[in-house]
Amino acid sequence: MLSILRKARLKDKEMRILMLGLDNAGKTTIVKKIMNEDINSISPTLGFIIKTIEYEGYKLNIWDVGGQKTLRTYWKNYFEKTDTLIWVVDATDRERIGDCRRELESLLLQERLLGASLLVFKNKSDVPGSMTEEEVRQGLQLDSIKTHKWTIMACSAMTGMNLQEGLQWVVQDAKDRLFLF
Ligand SMILES: Nc1nc2c(ncn2[C@@H]2O[C@H](COP(=O)(O)OP(=O)(O)OP(=O)(O)O)[C@@H](O)[C@H]2O)c(=O)[nH]1
Ligand SMILES: [Mg+2]
Repeated sequence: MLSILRKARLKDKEMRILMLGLDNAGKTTIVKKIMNEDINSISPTLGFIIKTIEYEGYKLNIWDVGGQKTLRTYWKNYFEKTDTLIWVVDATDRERIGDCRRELESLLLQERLLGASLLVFKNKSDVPGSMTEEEVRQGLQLDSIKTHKWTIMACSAMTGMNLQEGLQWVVQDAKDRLFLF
């Protein structure tokens, strides 16, 4: 039933995208950069922000939720009807890659996220010496994910690198799913 509803919405070219990740990963900066907004005065997100982006005729409703540890218990309130989970990783934060993996792992076990595809954004890739795609892939043990369709992309909210490509993947994935059902 849920998948029928989801499909109906995809046919309407409307998607619900949940953007999560540890605090300071760059989620809000990514959304603002995509929207061409000022990215110089962003503070930590304490609740959530919804932004709607039109992309290739699709209406993408992006839920940007605060990632501080005390706020993570509220993430579950946003799972419902998610088409795509965008997991944002701070590529400069080697110390917390273990935390990052554990949080992602527990999300992927959530029943209400089972139908969602996963885009891992390796953000802050503009910073020299930050983790490579291979490091993040291993750090998050992405290759062991069998329950969700996933991909990883290096990006930068500062330069805008690969942000459009990420949305492109999200929309293409929606098109593929419509075709499959
Ligand atoms: N160099 C660099 N800095 C970035 C990039 N993206 C974000 N930042 C910086 O990282 C810091 C955190 O960015 P936010 O967008 O607030 O992070 P967030 O994931 O929304 O954090 P919470 O709302 O607390 O969950 C800010 O100082 C940004 O300027 C990036 O691609 N490159
Ligand atoms: Mg934020």
